[in-house]
Amino acid sequence: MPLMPEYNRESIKTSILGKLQRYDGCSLEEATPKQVYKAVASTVRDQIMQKWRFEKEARKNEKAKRLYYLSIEFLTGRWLHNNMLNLCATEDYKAAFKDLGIKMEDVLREEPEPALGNGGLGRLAACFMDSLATLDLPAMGCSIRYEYGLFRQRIVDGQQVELPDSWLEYGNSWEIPALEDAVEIHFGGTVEEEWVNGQLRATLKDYKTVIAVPYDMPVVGYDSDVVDCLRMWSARSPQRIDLASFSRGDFARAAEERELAEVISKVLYPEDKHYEGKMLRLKQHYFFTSATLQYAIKDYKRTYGPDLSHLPDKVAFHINDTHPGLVIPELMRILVDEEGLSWEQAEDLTIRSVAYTNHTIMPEALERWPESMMRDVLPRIYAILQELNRRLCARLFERFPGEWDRIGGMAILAYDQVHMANLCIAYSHSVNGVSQLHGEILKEQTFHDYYTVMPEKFSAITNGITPRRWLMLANPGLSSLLDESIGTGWRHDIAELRNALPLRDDAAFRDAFEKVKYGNKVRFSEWLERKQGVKIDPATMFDVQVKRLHEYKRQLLNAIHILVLYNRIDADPSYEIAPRTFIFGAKAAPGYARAKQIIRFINVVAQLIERHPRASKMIKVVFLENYDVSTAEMLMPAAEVSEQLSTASKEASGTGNMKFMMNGAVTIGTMDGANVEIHDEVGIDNIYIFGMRAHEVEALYAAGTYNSALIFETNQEIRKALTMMIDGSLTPDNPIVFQDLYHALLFGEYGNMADPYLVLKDFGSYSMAQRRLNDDYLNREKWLRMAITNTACSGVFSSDRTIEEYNSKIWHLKALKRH
Ligand code: 26Q
Repeated sequence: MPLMPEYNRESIKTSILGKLQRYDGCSLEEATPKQVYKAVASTVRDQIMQKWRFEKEARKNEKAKRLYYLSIEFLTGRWLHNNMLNLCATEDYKAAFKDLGIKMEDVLREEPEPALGNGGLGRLAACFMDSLATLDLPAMGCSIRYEYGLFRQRIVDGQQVELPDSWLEYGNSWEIPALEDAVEIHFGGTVEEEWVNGQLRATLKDYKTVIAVPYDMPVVGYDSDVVDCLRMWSARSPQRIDLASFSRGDFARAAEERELAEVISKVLYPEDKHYEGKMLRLKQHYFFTSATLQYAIKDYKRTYGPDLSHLPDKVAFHINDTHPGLVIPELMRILVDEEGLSWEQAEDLTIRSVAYTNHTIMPEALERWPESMMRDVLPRIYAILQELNRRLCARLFERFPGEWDRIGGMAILAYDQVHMANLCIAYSHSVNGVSQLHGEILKEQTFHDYYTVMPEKFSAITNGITPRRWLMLANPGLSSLLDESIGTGWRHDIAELRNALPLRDDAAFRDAFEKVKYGNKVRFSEWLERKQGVKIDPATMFDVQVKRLHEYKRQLLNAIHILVLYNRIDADPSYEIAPRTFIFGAKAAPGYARAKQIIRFINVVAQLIERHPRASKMIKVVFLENYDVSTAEMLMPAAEVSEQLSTASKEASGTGNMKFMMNGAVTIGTMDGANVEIHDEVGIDNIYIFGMRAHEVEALYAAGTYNSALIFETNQEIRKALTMMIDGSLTPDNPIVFQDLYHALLFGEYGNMADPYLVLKDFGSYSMAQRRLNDDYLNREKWLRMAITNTACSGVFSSDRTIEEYNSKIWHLKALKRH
C-alpha cells in the first residue's frame, strides 16, 4: 500500500478482508460478527490516523494555544458510526458493506458501549469534544480509563438489578497507548522542608507510587482535518513483578499491593449528584488531574522552552465541575516545588490558566473532603491548600472584617472540611453556569458572597448537544428530508435549520415530516421488541421521560399522573384519551433506595394498566432496560412528547430536552434550566409549560408554609392515587412496598419537609397541561406545526454555539489552519 492510501469503496473492502486475513487468519465467511466489527473499526482508525499526523504537525508549527478539558466522565457512547460520519465516509463504507454482503447495523451493534459517565455532565463533555474538533480548535479531553463503566441495568420483577459493565473485555479498537507519556503519581508520605539557596523547599518523602499510563482516543471533527484527542489515564503499579518478593515466597503480598494501585482506575462511581467522602474517589480525582498537569507542563516546555511565564497564553485548563479542582494546588506544587517559581507568580499563572463550570446547585452534590483524609492521602497538596486558604481568608477579612460566618462559608478549609467549590471559584478566572437561569441562581444564591467580591468571574453559557450524533447520525430520515427541503447547508451551519420554519405552513412538508416520524417510531418499536420482547404500537403517541432517576427530576409526577388517568378510565366508561405509550428509561444509583422504589412503582403501574381491558387500549407504560447513549440514539427520533418535569430551579440545564427538541418532539416542562430558553425560542404556543416558577419555589421554601397534606385532602384524584400506594391495590401480596414513598410525599421524615420536590403542589397544573396536549395531539395539523417549529428553532442548542461562546469568553483558542 502507498504511504497515504485513498479510502474508497474498493480500498475499504480490500482493507477489511486483509485485516481479517492478517489478524484472525480467516475469510469473511468464517469471521464472527465481532471479528468483522474489529476489521472495520481498524480500517476507520487507519483513515483517522492519517489526519492525526497532519494535525500534530499543524499544532506544532502554529504553536497554537491548547485546551485541556478535564472531566471525571466522558459519556461518549459508541464511536464507529460517528467516526465514519465525521470522516464523511459513511456512503463509502455502506457501499463496501454492500459488496461484501454485510449489514451496517450488524457491524455497528458489535461495538461495546463505552458507558464512562453517569449522565448529563459526562455526555456534555463528549458533545464538547465533537464540537471542538469540528471547529478546528486544539484540545485534549482528559479523564480516567475505567475498566468498568456505569453498571448495566436489568429489571427483574419490576426492580433494578445492577450488573458489571466490562466494556474492555474484547479490547478497545479506538485507543492508542502512549507509553512514552506515562507519569508517576505520588500518594501518602510526609512533607519535608529544607532551605535551598535561601528558599524554603518542600519535598515529599516515603510516598507510594502509582504509574499513570495514557490511552488516547482520536476525536475527528466533522468534515475537518483536525483530530483532537481524548486521553484516558490508566493506573498501573510500578511493581510489575517483584522478583525479590517472589523468591521470598511473598508473592501474594506483592500481588496485593499491585491490586491496591490498579484499583484506582477500576470502576466509575455510579452516584450522580451525591457526594460521599470515599478515599478511593479522592485518589481518582488526584490521579487523573496530576497526570494531566504533569503532561501539560512537559509538553509546554518541549514546545516553548523552560520559561513558564507565558503558560496562560498557551494552555487553558477547564474543569468540568469541581472533581478535577485539585488542578489548582497541583499546578501550584509543580510551579513552586518543581520549577522554583515564587508563590505569587505561581498563583497568578494558576488563576489565569484555570476556568470552572458548575453543573448543579443540589447541596448534596457539593464536593467536600474531610481535611484529615486530604492530609493523609495528599500531604503536600494539603499543605498548599492551607496556604491558599490562609491568603484567601486574609483578603476576605479585609473586605468583610469580623464577619466570620461569611468568611467561613467562603473558605477553602472550614469546619474540618475541604470545600472544593470555594477553591475553584477563588483560584480560577472564570466560573460559569450551564443555562441562563442557572447562571443567575449561582450569582444570586449559591455563590452570592463570591459574586459580590468578584463579579467579573461569573457568567452563564447555555449547554448544547452535537447535531452530528443527535440529528445526522440518529435521525437519517429527518436529515434527508431537511437536505431536500432547505438544502444541505445546515450540516455545516446549524443555524440554517431556521429555514425550515416557514415550511410548517406547507402541507406536503408536514406530511413528509409526519412520515419520517412514523418511520422512526416503527424502527424504534422493532428495536424494542428485539431487545426487550415488548410490543408497542407505533400508531400511539410516544411520550418519553428518559434521564437519571432522581427525586428532583420528578419521574414520580409522571407516574402518578398516569395512575390518575387510569383511575379516570376505570371510573368512567365514556372517558377517552388519545392512545399513548409512556416510555421511561432511568438508572438509579445503587444506594439510592427511594429512586429504586420509584422504578418499581412505575413498573407496578404498568402492570395494573396491562390487566385492565379498557385502560390497556389507551395507555401502555414501558420501562426501558439499561438506558444508555445507544438507546437514546434510537429513541430521540421516535419521540413525540418530551417530559422535562424538574422542580423549578433544580435542573441546572438539561441536555436531553435539547435532543428531543431537535428531533421534533414537543416539550411538556417546567420553567427550569434550558427549558426556559427552549420556551423563548419556540414561543409559548409550541411548548407546554406548567408548574411553579423558580422564584416561587424559593419563596415557598423560605416561607416554610408548604403543606402537601392539604392538597391530599382537597384533591380527590391525588387522594385516590396516593391511597392506592398503600391499600394493596398495586401490590396485593405486599402492601407495604410503597409506604415509604407515600410517607415522603405526605409527612416527610427526620425533620425534613414533606414532598420537598413539590410533586403534589405542581400536580394540578401538570394535569391541565396534559389535557391540552392530549387535545392538540388529535389535531394533526396543529401538532405537526408545533413539532416542525421545535426542530427549526433548535439550532442555538448546538454545542458548536456553546463551544464558540466558551472560546470567545474564556479560552481564546485560535482555530488550526485548514489544509
Ligand atoms: C460530586 C462529588 C462527589 C461524588 C459525586 C459527585 C457528583 C457526581 C456527578 C456530582 C455531580 C454529578 C453530576 C452532575 C450532572 O450530571 N449535572 C448535570 O449536568 C448537565 C450538564 O451541564 C446539566 O444539563 C444537568 O442539568 C445537570 O444536572
